Amino acid sequence: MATKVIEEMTRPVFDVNVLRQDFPILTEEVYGKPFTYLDSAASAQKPRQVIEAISKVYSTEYSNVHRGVHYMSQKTTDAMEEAREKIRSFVNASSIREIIFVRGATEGINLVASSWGRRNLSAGDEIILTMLEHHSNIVPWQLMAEEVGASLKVVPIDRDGVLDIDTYSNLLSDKTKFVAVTHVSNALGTILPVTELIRLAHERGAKVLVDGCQAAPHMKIDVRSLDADFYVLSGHKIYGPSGIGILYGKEKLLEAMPPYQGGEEMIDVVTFDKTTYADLPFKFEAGTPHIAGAIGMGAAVNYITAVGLENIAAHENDLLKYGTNKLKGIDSLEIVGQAPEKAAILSFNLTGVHPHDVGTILDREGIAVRTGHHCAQPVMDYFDIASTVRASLGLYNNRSDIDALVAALERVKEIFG
Ligand code: C6P
Repeated sequence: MATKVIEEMTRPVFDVNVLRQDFPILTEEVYGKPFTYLDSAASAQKPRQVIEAISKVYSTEYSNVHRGVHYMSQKTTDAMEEAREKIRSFVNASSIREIIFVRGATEGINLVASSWGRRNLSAGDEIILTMLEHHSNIVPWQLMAEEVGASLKVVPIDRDGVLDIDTYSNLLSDKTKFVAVTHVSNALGTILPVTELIRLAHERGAKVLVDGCQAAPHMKIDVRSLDADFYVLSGHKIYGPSGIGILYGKEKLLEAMPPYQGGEEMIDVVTFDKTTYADLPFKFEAGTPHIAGAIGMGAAVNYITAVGLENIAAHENDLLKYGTNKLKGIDSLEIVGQAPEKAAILSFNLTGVHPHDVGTILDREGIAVRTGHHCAQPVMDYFDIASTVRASLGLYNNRSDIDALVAALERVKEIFG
């Protein structure tokens, strides 16, 4: 690792400019300009260590897993199961039986909504969501609610993007069977008080799924101290490959759930009369998995663990403050979402300029941001807007990236008068 990982007590030194050297793509040019990547909430860039781990799989240790008696299959299986163990430790689950490889957070949520939902929800039951949810944590619950005759209740937010906990407490009742809540809002950056939300839900006997997609790259996740029943995250947001993620579930709950998909890998014995299923976690992993993805995700977990999540959080918080102050200095710019507890996301609009026009002009300056509703349309509806410009930060961003953004926004303003 190019990181100046000098062990000073137990904390490595964090030097963003040294770390940037781990990310080959950051030296690319876009339209002849330096590439400024401010779209890590959509997908984070990959360090060399992850790219090399994936390349190593295909060069030296690739075969199908959990099937072959041959050397290479054993080697690949060991590498994949090592990755599962690394991820178990990363989220502090009790057992690898609780770590299910899925395609990403979206698939993890669909798995729980379908499998847990179909077994445990019935007409009249209520599922609580928040207004801050990504579509991936809304639609699977809508589909299941329609199927079984349950209904959805939504916890509102205030103008800063802070969740209304009092209303949440009031919405919880004996009818509440499930709460599905994001840990960090992808559209606004609000960090939700999930420990408190889980505690209150458990008092009513409801189960809770936390969508950790936007939290895992920025803060230490401890599913046991949260007491989450289910927790999902995607590999590509934590500097790993896309098409892979994990669903964490408490073993007892997963044991009691029926399989989500049928096929190879998830079975014990198959006859035309009856099929018995494999033990956890394989009961939920039908078909050949994304082998290199899982191993690459393990390498990503190694990488951010070595850099240190505390270091990453401190660096990003500093940058978030710097960026917020700089953006506040731009006339006619309005930041959307100003919760006191916020992760490294800056959503904003320039009065009189369509966010897509802002995004297009920034792009010509080599700056990548996301514009649109960010797959969180209810948030946009609440603020009565169709979209925002979103600059989202990763561990490799520095003050120069923010300065480049601010300079380019000034040019947008000049163009639009
Ligand atoms: N948000 C963004 O630009 P998948 O696609 O399954 O890896 O992740 C879905 C998802 C679920 N929950 C949250 C909070 C998310 O932010 C995302 C993905 C990206 O904000 C792409 S829409």
